[in-house]
Amino acid sequence: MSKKKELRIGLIGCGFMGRTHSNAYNRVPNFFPELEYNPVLQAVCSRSENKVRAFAEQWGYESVETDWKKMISRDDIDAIDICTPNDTHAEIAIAAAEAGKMVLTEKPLARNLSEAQQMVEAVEKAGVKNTVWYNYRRLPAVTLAKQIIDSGKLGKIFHYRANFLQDWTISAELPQGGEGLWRLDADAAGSGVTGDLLAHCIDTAIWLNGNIKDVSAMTETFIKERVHQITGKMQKVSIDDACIFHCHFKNGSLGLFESTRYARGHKALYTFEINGEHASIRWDLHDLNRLEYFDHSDESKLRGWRSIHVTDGDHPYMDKWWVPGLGIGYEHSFIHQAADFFKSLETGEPCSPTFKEAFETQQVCEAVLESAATKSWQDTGAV
Ligand code: SOE
Repeated sequence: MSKKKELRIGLIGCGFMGRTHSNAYNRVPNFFPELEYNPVLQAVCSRSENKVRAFAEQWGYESVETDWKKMISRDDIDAIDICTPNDTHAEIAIAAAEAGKMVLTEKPLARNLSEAQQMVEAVEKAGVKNTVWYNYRRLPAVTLAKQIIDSGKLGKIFHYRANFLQDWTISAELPQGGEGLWRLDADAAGSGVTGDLLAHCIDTAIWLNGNIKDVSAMTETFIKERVHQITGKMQKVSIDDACIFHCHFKNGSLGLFESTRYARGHKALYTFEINGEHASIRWDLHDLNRLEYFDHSDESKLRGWRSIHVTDGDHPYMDKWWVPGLGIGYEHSFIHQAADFFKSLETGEPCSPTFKEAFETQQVCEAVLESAATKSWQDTGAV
């Protein structure tokens, strides 16, 4: 008989993110056997009965629901995990917190700052554990970047540069809205690349380099009208297809961020580079097991960019996986976040980013969109 404590999960949403989270819950007990808690895949919820039944069968959920309110009212569920489109995050999270459930939600926290604020208030009032799945923080190379920066090796930081480039919406024939395409519909998503892609870059940037003080941004919507998948009508496109902003960090460094879904040839090119007084770091999602590092204190004749293959046993999280030299992938970032969430239940520490921390990313997104709309610098309001 297992002596483990159980955390009974109720997952809402059976799309791409539902799969990444379900895979994470399934893998955690195998690769993090020391954890006190084991996830129990208690229930999964989606409006389509056929779809939710097939999903439950495929991933090992014990029961299904087609109404999220019913799922939240069940007293055999401890934690609600929200993997639905952004327009449902606030309502579900607030109801779940009021019902005393722990709440995990996919990024971005919400469509806008006002929803995000209400979500933070709800989890804090209810005193329930919460986290937002900004998964890239938990890739070993990105966590190593954090360790290097925190150790002071970079010294004073001058520049932070990040990109998130994709090319999947270039065709004008691509509809907006509905299943698989809600990211193109501003009502469902809140914004375009700012909330979907730059939010990742901003979360990582705040984590690595501290808060962002003010921003100046521009956005563009290249295709102005698309057929809406649900109404069948040609409708105005209200999302930002591309966004570029620059900013001041609180520590005095300058930031430059770019994101687009119109960079032909790039599928998910998330990169960042940080330049400090003594050293620099750069990382590329397409080569996610590597961290590049330049250290000016190296002997001058040997000085150059090192390419660190972040796969050794003393690299973050890597003692859990294979043997040195063997890489891991995208899905592991979710497995690590799930493991960290379970660990936080043991320690009583928050699991970062909490709703409150993700609110800071939301503040930057809101300031970016406002800056682009008003063609002016905007304070983020971050403390
Ligand atoms: C969009 O294409 C997307 O799937 C984002 O929604 C994810 O958050 C990002 O990690 C990859 O791209």
